Amino acid sequence: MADDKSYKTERGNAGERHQLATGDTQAMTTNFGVPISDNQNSLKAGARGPTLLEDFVLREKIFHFDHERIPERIVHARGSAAHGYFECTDPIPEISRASLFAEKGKKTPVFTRFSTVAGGAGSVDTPRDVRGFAVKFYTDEGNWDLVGNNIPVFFIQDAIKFPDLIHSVKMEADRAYPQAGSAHDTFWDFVSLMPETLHTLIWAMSDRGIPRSLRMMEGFGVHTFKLVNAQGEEQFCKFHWRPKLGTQSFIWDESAKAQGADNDFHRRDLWEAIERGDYPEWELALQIFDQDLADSLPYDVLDATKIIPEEVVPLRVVGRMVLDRNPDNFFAETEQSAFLPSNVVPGIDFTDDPLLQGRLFSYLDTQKSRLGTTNFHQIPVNAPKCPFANMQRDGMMQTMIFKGRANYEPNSLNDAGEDPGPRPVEAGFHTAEQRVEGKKLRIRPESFADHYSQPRLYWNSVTDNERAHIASAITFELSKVSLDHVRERVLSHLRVLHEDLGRRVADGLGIELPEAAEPAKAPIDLDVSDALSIQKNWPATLEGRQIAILFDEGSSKSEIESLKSAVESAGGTAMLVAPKVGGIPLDQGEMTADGQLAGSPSVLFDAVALVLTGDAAQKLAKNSAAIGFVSDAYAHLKAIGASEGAQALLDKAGVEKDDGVTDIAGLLEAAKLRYWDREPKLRDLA
Ligand code: HDD
Repeated sequence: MADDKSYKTERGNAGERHQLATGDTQAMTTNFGVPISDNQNSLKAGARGPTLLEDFVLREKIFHFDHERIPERIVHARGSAAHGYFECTDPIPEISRASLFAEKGKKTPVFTRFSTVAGGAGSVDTPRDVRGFAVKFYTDEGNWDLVGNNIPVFFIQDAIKFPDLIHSVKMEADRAYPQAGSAHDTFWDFVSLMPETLHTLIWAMSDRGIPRSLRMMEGFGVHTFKLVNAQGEEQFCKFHWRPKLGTQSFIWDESAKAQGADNDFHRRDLWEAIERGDYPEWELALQIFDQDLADSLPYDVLDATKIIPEEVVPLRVVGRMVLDRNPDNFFAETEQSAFLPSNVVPGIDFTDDPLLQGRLFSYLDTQKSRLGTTNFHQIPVNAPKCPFANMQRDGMMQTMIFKGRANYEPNSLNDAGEDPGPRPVEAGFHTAEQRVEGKKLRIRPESFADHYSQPRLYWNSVTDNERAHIASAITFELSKVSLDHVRERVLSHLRVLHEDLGRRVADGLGIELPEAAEPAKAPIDLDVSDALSIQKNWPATLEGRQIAILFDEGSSKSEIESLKSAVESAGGTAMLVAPKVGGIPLDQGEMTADGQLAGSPSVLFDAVALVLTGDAAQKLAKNSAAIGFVSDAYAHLKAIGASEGAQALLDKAGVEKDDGVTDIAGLLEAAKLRYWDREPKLRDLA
């Protein structure tokens, strides 16, 4: 075979030259600007001969590709983010001099990243887990990062336990599973040995651990912070994000199935909502209190395993966050974003919470191994949007070109007419003054000793159905634990938390209830807080909800169209689902579907409509995807609106009439809710 012949591909052959002129911005070049003439073929000695080392185009391309990945975050590796703004609606200059709270209507750009904690970057979106809720405010006095979670408390009280906590929850050291899940021996071993984890544990085992959407999660700064005004007066503060769409969650079977139906369920939901202009929004609310109030509480405000109920210190809404722009590039922005709790601005300060204090080191430190350079602050997503200047110089990947000789401070170069560079300013960040004295001690304060009263408060504050979900979730997780002594130790703590919870989990597992653990401090009964329950506060709205309209041959076109437009004018979205996506003949004309039935199970939606003729329903009653579509919607406590013809499918799916099962006209109202009362009829809950 002659070795200098080539064949012509559709995209041109090796001999074809790029039509664009050198220097054209559309011209493909190497990283050093040399125009590339052929991006299909490597340079060879003869058409079938060996590739030449000389091929700098090939080498550069492969070299860059080989190094495209950076270490993923050690925790919170899987995340999705968006740009937006914070708008101050109620200024609080008398409480904090932070510029973002200065004036009504003032807008501060933000970049917000949501994440799961345990799974790797390529893991799924809907496992049971705490969710990260990290907001970077680009204020005009520097970046403030509020690096919080969707749960207002944390597993541990002291940062020294963080590596142990994370090692225990991540995939086990020898077998490298399970991915993204806490239902395994090592996690429950750790938590059973550390009862301080119980409060966050009960939140994570509740429906808070399986949010319906990133747009429907609360966010919390977790720690107590300080707010400081221009006079240097300080108050304590806890930060809360409240979603405009209300807090909504999956139920467990639904979130597990959503994982199979769409790995990227939350990521896609966030992206698509922003693309269609349905901008997610949260209120920022503050709990502001002083030392006297802190002293009056039966728990320590420096202990990150404790909340202050809203009924004790009410929330004051000071602004709103709107996310209105998806990132242009996932890697450059979302992956390279670096959040640091140590990023505070004048007007916001830390407390001595020992968990927070440890975080102040960890996040700065981790960026060096993740982003590879101390200059990670120069990456556009991390750089402040206000001017910044200091005498820090050089380092890997330095992109700033500093002029002149001034790289030290103080200097007197200005006496010689040279630029002296930046100097500290009196109006800069001042740490809130605080008297500190005491012995050096490696101990926990006694005020941190009560690990049971607040998880008991949570248990007492939620609905019966939510309690059943918690007991069932713990039963499920412990059923995956293989070490008997670990299960028993967990149960011994649950008994102290609440006898009922311990008994229900023991019954669910079918094992004896062991002796109760001996608490370091006996729990007390705190006043119930209704704000802690999702179901008590479930918003009756179609806003943000996705309704599937299942149709097939012969369905009523006008019924489909009027339902779709009614859903959309109520702020929801409607997706048309049919056995085939191509044109389907209806009673009048035809219609294409947005999703094929087998690929669009009802777990992806909040409610379903069945607009079907009797014939179509008879046919679909023999189709497992259609039966599963309806029986899952029913089992996941969703509203089902059905045309008369759909009865055969309803019957096959085992749907019984209740408030959530209506005709098509009734669906608009019914789809605003879930039907918790239906659940005991359908599954055994602990
Ligand atoms: Fe953390 C990431 C939230 C305790 C060490 N954490 C990280 C992220 C969130 C939180 C939302 C992801 C940020 C992003 O999107 O990039 N972490 C929390 C909360 C905590 C908490 C609410 C307790 C109140 N974390 C905590 C402790 C330590 C860390 C006690 C270490 C002592 N966290 C890290 C980290 C990460 C991180 C290893 C991984 C990637 C990163 O920081 O930038 O440094």
